[in-house]
Amino acid sequence: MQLEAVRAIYHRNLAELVDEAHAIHRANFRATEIQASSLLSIKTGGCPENCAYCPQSAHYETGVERTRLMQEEEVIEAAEKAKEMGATRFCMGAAWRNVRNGPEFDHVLNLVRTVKSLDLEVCCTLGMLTQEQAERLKEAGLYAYNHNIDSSRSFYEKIIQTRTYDDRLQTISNVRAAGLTVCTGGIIGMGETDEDRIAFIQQLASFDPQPESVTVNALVPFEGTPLSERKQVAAVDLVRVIATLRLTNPHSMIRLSAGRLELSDEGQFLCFFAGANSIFLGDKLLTSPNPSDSADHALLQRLGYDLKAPVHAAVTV
Ligand code: SAM
Ligand code: DTB
Ligand code: SF4
Repeated sequence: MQLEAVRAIYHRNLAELVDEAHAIHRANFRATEIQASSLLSIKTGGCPENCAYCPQSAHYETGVERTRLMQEEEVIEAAEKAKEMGATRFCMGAAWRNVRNGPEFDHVLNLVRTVKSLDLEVCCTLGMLTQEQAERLKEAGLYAYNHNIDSSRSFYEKIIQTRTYDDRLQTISNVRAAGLTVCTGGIIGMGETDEDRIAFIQQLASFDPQPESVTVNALVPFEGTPLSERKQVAAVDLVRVIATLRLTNPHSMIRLSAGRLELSDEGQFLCFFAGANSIFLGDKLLTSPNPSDSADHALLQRLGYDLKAPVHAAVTV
């Protein structure tokens, strides 16, 4: 899809845009259903990258404590809790620049095997990786890999200098080549312009095949990071991005990720109406707070949404 085509969609009257996005959403998904995932930071902080938004970067004093790679028992406990909350996918994140072969990666491969044995879709976000490493994750039972492009190519350079946009694209291509499903997206509210958002959406639309899952984060400004003073992104701006994505990536799941705590119920509802159909459940994302699972269950119930059941539960005997 050309930039011009995305631009034309993005700038439409918001009611018309959301109306059409909702129709496409209904045509391609069960629009009364929300899929839930759960996140666990298996290795927090001390990351050598300088992503300007990130509390886990070693370049900034944010008060986030560095941890070692988590032991299996703790991960099992979190995965079981995730399942109880109604999550169908469990995503393990590590504050690594890239995956290195060795005992730590072997441990992660074991974690993937274990979580898969609990009948959860397993996702990892571990930074850059090679195709061979992606293949080893796939063999261990990984379902999806998350690796964000974050923004437009030109805005990216303003927020991260320790790696390039092409590095990100390369990892995504390695993930795809290994036969894993791709989860990628970015952050809204970092000071990017409408043109940056349009170019970001165009990149997400241009992957062939398109990502199975697109993650949309509203920036959570962290004390100590260069983006600490950024204003909360307006819900209507988030809705515009989501509705445009629904039209450009009609079959991708759209995951409304960081920043939900700051959104009103109405703001979240509009995001769902515009095409978002996935959230993270649980009171913590990686390091930042998230609505409690009871608050989310109550909201979804009030709005009349069902949580998507695990795929195998749909099989009747
Ligand atoms: N280190 C790995 C990487 O960068 O791919 C995985 C973990 S990293 C924390 C995952 C994603 O979280 C980032 O790509 C970014 O889009 C998102 N993220 C990090 N800090 C955020 C913040 N303050 N607000 C919103 N999203 C954030
Ligand atoms: C994504 O796009 N959002 C999630 C997931 N991928 C790994 C992470 C959001 C992190 C928000 C900041 C934090 O909790 O540290
Ligand atoms: Fe490291 Fe990922 Fe945070 Fe960047 S976003 S500093 S790569 S943990």
